[in-house]
Amino acid sequence: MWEHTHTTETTPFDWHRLKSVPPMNDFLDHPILTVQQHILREQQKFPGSSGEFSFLLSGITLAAKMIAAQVQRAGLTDILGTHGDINVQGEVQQKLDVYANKVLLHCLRIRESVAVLASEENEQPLTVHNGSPNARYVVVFDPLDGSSNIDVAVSVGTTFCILRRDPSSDQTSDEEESLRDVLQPGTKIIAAGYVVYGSSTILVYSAGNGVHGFTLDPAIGAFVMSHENIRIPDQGKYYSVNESHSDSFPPSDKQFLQQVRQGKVGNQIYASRYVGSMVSDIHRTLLKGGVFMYPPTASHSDGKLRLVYEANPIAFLVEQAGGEALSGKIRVLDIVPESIHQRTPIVAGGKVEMEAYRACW
Ligand code: P6P
Repeated sequence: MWEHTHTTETTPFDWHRLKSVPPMNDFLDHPILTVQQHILREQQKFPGSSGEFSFLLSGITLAAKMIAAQVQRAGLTDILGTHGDINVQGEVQQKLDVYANKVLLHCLRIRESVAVLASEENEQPLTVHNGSPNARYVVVFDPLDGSSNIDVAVSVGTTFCILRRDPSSDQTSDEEESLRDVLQPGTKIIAAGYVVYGSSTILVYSAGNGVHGFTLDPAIGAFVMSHENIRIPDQGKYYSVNESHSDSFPPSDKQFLQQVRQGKVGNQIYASRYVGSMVSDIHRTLLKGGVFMYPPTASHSDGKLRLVYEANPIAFLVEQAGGEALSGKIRVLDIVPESIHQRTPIVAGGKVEMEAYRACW
């Protein structure tokens, strides 16, 4: 009765063949494609590519599972509250910040393909696998963005970008070369993503071939494809900004915000949605459309979000999903970073919103 079929890890099972036999349990009525299988399948599209890239990404997915386990139990363990230290940003480190950073550093530094790691929690880049010919990738990340929300059970997130080492860096990477490897513009990104630790834990990533979302299934401990080929709607109905700062926005951002509030952007009546955790606000914007804004403010004249490991991953994903991400008039991904932790204004959204925003400059 059952066709005996063997599926290899990388050849997705042709589930349509199952229609000829009685369905099994519900959870087998739809294809189960894990993020590892997806990465391997994508990898096959690049002939000659080694498994090192997928092995690197598996370091991120492993870290994400370990962080999710702690975030989901944060109220039950002594991991809430502050670690007491002040991080390089001058912000009080939450215990989960420190844990998430340690987990990502551990899971990534043991991958021989990683040459340099840069984190929001570390002043300088970390050079790993010094001199190894296989150490070709740079990973930059914010281990736990929005961590001030942890104690009140609001979603938080991890953001990351993967770049190749600057070709001019020889294999004996010293601190200066590591810094140059990190300070590449977002146009050099080869993959980027985020993990949102919310009502569910969702990894969203792109390696330049569409944006795909995977939901962590705690029952099997795997990230399973849940959002294939995410496309941001040309126009949404939500705008996302901290309006308490709006009096100090630049004139162009004020003008755009007024147009949105008055329904003058594509004749759409917008609703305000602002979590105050960038990954959650961006995740909603990607799935539902609309616009996310963090312009310059009185307290953050260069914007609050960090270019290298917050704005760039978001901008890469939004563009891959068919939207646009600007820093004032310029494309976020075109900015050449001058320092690891520099901030940038960012406005990111669908085609209609971003066309209206550009017209305000
Ligand atoms: P504000 C969280 O602290 C964060 O870095 C981002 O996740 C979020 O988008 C922003 O700051 C919120 O800042 O000024 O609205 O509280």
